[in-house]
Amino acid sequence: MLRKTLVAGNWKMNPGSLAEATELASSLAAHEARDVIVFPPFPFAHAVTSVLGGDKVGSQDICHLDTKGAFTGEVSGPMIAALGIKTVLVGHSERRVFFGDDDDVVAAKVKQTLALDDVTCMLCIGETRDERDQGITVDICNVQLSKALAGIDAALMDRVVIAYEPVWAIGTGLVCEPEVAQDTHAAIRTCLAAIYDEDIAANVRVLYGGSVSPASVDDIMSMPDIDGVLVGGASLVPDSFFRIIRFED
Ligand code: G2H
Repeated sequence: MLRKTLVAGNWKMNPGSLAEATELASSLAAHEARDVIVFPPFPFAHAVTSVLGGDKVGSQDICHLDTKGAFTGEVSGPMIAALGIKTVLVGHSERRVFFGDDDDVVAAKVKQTLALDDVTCMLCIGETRDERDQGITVDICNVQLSKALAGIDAALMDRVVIAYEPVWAIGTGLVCEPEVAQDTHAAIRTCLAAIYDEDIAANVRVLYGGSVSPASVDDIMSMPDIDGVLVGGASLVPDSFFRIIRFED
């Protein structure tokens, strides 16, 4: 088993202008790095892909499940893939909370993403503060994982990355203790082994997300079952993101 590390930057609905997005992408292009992906907003995706190449650019969602049609304001998977984008984020908690992406929608989006040629699905899961306080973190992750991957063939799992993002750590400055996150990552692999097998469980990359910063990244990346980080706020600050990319594990 040899999992490659991955650092992903989720820009969310930022930065505020195309010029800033292009500048951010250019600074990253000039930076020697490990495997890195950034997720810009849709209107900036073409420009950022031109700078970084599709392998380093992801889509924050797959949006509509149809391939085309009379759906004003929507985009489809094939349209995203046409940009050369190779990764789609699915099930981010902001999509689940603000846009009604429940487990059924997430499952449909996973399927739709994996139906695209050569496109990876980065599937986000994670518990709320209340669920952690109740001691049901692993149960919640198992349910989210099992529902999202229902019907997904084992042969497609080399195009799936899991991002464990405790909801209470997202954008709050509260980082999950590395050892606590490690326990959840290990449980996620146990769940993957139950759904598929030990081989898949050992080879799927599982990232941590939630207020990752230059101060926290090294300890997080020292954990054996954490293969990378999904970074929000700090990915918009070049010096912070570069330091995160240069994590010491
Ligand atoms: C979690 C994360 C990126 P942040 O949403 O996916 O954002 O690092 O700002 O908590």
